[in-house]
Order: sequence, then C-alpha cells, then structure tokens
Amino acid sequence: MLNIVLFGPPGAGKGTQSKKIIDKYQLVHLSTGDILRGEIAGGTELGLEAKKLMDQGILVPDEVVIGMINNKLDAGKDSNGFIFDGFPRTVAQAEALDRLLESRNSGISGMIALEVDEEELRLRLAKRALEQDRPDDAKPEVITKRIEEYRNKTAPVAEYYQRQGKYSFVNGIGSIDDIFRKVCSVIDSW
Ligand code: B4P
Repeated sequence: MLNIVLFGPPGAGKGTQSKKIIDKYQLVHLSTGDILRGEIAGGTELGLEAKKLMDQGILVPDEVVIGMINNKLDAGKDSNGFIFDGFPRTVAQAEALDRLLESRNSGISGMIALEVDEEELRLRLAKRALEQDRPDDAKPEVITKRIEEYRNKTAPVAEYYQRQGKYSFVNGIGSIDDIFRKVCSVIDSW
C-alpha cells in the first residue's frame, strides 16, 4: 500500500496536488478539511461545532478528527493506499494515525512537505476567497490565526516524520504541473 501524508501550511497546495496524485497513483483521497466542510454542509452536530472553530482559523479537536479518519480507513481498505491531505495536523494525530494503520498491518510510506512562504500563502488564500465560498479565507485575521496554529501545532509533525526517516520536501512555488512533477519524483523514489 502507498500511504502518503501531504503536508504544508494553509494554502500550500495540498488539496490541489492531492487531486493530481490520486489520479496518477489511484489512491483514496482523505482530506479532513473536505470531510469537515461536508459535515458543515450537511448541518450535522459535528459540523456545527467544527464551523465555529474553522471560521476562527482554529484547529478542530484531535479526538473529533481522529474518529473521522478511523471510519474512512475501513472504507478504503481494498485500495492501493491513501493520500492524507491536511491530516495529521498535530503530533497527537500523527501518533494516532500510526496506531490506526499498524492495527491494519499498514503504515505511512512517506511525508511530502510543500514549502511556500507566508506572503505567497496570503495571496493565494485572498484569491481563493474571491472565487470560492470559504469563510476561513475571507478575513486576514483568520488567515493569521491559521498560520499561527500551523506554526505552533502542525509544524512539529514534520519533525515527527523526520525522526522516522520519512520526511521529504518540495518547493511549493511555481506552476501546479512543475510542482506535481517534483512530488511524483519523490513518490517514485520510495
Ligand atoms: P484545509 O481544508 O486542509 O485547507 P487549507 O490548508 O487551507 O488548504 P490547502 O493547502 O489544501 O490549499 P489548496 O490546495 O486548496 O483546512 C481548513 C481548516 O479545516 C483548518 O484551518 C482547520 O480548522 C480544519 N482542519 C482540517 N483538517 C484538520 C485536522 N486534521 N485537525 C484539525 N483541524 C483541521 O490551495 C489554496 C489555493 O492556492 C487554491 O485557491 C489553489 O488554486 C491555489 N494554488 C494551489 N497551488 C498553487 C500554485 N502552485 N500556484 C498558485 N496558486 C496555487
């Protein structure tokens, strides 16, 4: 099984690259952001709680996100593998993911971090706010909070995979196709 963690700050292009990776490698896409937005659209209790946090740029509690992932792993058990997009976002989530995969005799093949500087991230999210209904992209102070959450809670996840020898990075600035080519050369080297 090919299990890839696609990592990076908000707006780094995780969702954008994931779509291309799943097509090429026939993987199941597991985006916690998309799942949470689905819960919000469905008006579920979980969605209502998540919306309050996401609209402020705050991460949703680990136990909520880990529970969601656990359910989805069974749905894709006969696939070629998963691309984890926007998950894990904390070390506790990374540890839980390892446990969940281990219990299914599987594991993470590698993590790819998309590196993009803050100025470019802000430009991309501001642009997306004009194109899509993403309340978390519309306010500069919410973007600031998301970047802060990333630095404080998510960046240590990169060190977690580095310690396991599973960390790679790709420059996330440039054309989507050029970045995709670099991502593929990392995956093909595993
Ligand atoms: P996510 O949905 O994961 O969203 P994201 O980090 O903002 O976006 P991504 O990096 O996927 O960017 P994209 O490709 O779309 O998270 C949203 C919120 O959900 C979080 O803040 C949090 O509250 C909650 N959440 C999600 N997962 C969680 C978890 N595990 N634990 C707790 N909370 C969680 O790209 C952005 C824009 O850039 C797009 O408009 C795209 O077209 C553009 N773009 C992409 N690549 C480009 C390129 N090369 N050049 C120019 N523009 C590019």
